[in-house]
Amino acid sequence: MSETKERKLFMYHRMLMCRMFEERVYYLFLEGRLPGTIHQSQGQEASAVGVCSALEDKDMITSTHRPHSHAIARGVSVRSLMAELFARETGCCRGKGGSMHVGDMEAGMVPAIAIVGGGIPLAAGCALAFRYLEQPNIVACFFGEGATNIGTFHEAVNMAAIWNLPVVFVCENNKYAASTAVEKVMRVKRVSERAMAYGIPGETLDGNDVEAVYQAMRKAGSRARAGDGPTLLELETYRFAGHSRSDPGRYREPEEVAAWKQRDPIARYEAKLLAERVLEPAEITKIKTSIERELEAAVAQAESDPSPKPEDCLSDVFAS
Ligand SMILES: Cc1ncc(C[n+]2csc(CCOP(=O)(O)OP(=O)(O)O)c2C)c(N)n1
Repeated sequence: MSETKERKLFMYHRMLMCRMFEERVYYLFLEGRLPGTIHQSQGQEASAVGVCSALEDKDMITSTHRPHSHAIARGVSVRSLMAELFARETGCCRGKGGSMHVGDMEAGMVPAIAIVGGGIPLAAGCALAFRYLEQPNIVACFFGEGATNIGTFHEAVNMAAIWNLPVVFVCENNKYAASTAVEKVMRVKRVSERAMAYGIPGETLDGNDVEAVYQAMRKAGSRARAGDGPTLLELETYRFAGHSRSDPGRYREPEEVAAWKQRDPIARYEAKLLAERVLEPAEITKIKTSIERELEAAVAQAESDPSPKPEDCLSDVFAS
């Protein structure tokens, strides 16, 4: 199989895993089998997978309160993710983080931060560490458009810019910060215009086109790796679900949601791969069945895994 074909099938598989993971988790919550709350990412798979597929081993990502697809795209094991959502000792954060803090340093994901904008300075710091340790790696920093109105965004992007740090700032512009429409809180038309203020390149692209995202990330990643500094990528996308588990999303017109569903990143990519004969119709069912099995196994394992022990409460934490 050619490298390109292999990568395309990989990206298709990863996007499907992201979507089916979220759908499975949604029902687990409805059934009352999972604690806490969740922020889901159905509809945003192309940005997570396009960006992470362009990374190298030992590169890092930082994430947000909506981290499941970022984690899957970066290769955090689905079992350890599911176990984390079930608050089990076998979870990627040993059951102490939950949905909004998933991550795995070995896999290349700094545990996510639920404070909006909190991951952005962390990404700059991580990129500075790569520079200091003379490691040839980069950081992909995910955040929503709402986070670009937070001070940490401006401080971290400026610092990364003046020091030419190896980081790519990835804004997933899904048009709403919780229930607030972006045009109500931002005077500029595009988030990418904000790059100009810091003297770095900024680009807006179709965040539901996984190939376009992949190519843009390769380019921005090469620039960062070469020591030429950060780029701000604005990926236009849409979340199909509400902001969080308890949000029915009534602030959005049904026509708007329907129009974006027509631009479903997975359906679009599937149609493209079928047309290119990279994917055969019979393979789709096979791939979906194998993902379903993997998810079922992850749920069964997580349900029977042990909870963290009370005596381990203070391990793996900085303040005790
Ligand atoms: C500093 C801070 N303020 C408010 C919140 C509550 N909150 C959680 S998510 C969210 C909206 C974030 O919007 P955006 O950055 O666009 O990301 P999206 O939810 O669209 O992925 C808000 C206000 C928070 N977690 N942290």
